Amino acid sequence: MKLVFATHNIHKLREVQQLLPDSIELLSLNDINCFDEIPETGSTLEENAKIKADFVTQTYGLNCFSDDTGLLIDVLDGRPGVFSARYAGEGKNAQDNMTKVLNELENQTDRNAHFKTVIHLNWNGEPYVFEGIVEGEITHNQFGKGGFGYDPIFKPLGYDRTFGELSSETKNAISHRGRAVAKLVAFLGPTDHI
Ligand code: ITT
Repeated sequence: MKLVFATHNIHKLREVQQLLPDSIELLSLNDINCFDEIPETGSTLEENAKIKADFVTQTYGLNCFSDDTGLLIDVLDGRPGVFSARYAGEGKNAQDNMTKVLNELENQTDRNAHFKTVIHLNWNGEPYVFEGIVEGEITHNQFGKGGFGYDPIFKPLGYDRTFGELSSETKNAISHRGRAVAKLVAFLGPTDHI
């Protein structure tokens, strides 16, 4: 079965493809010739996930799902949150975003944070929402070059290494996105026959 994942983010696409059974072939926005930058005008992850999935379903008439993810830091009142992609500016630059967070947390002892992923699925005319969260803390420096985005400064609870240092298998097994995708897979059930 082919299923559209409404994203331009190649890192997300790779992670999610790894988590899905072989019977589901993901198509990205580029694969369906959608090169639009879908405006994420919502004020919550839920709203933005819905906007992205609805754009594809309404424009192309396809079943599809989207992922909106944020890093929520306790002492920053949940920032960058819904602004995670553009926290340090429109360039969506991961290094600039991490530098901004590390600067804002300088001298802070409470470094608790969590990642949250909201998946919005439009499936045969009905909307479904799946969530995943991973708790952890922001390190004092960057560690590792794996993953993407804020991974080098996020240490999941119970681990002594960041997502930037852990293998993609380990990240996928415990991450926000891994947990949300597991719920999506359970919902879709056996797909070999579709
Ligand atoms: P799409 O909207 O095209 O899917 P995006 O990169 O704009 O891609 P989001 O709006 O969900 O995605 O922005 C979330 C940002 O949060 C993203 O750009 C990364 O910087 C960061 N992020 C998302 N998932 C992450 C992860 O698993 N690890 C680290 N950082 C992540």
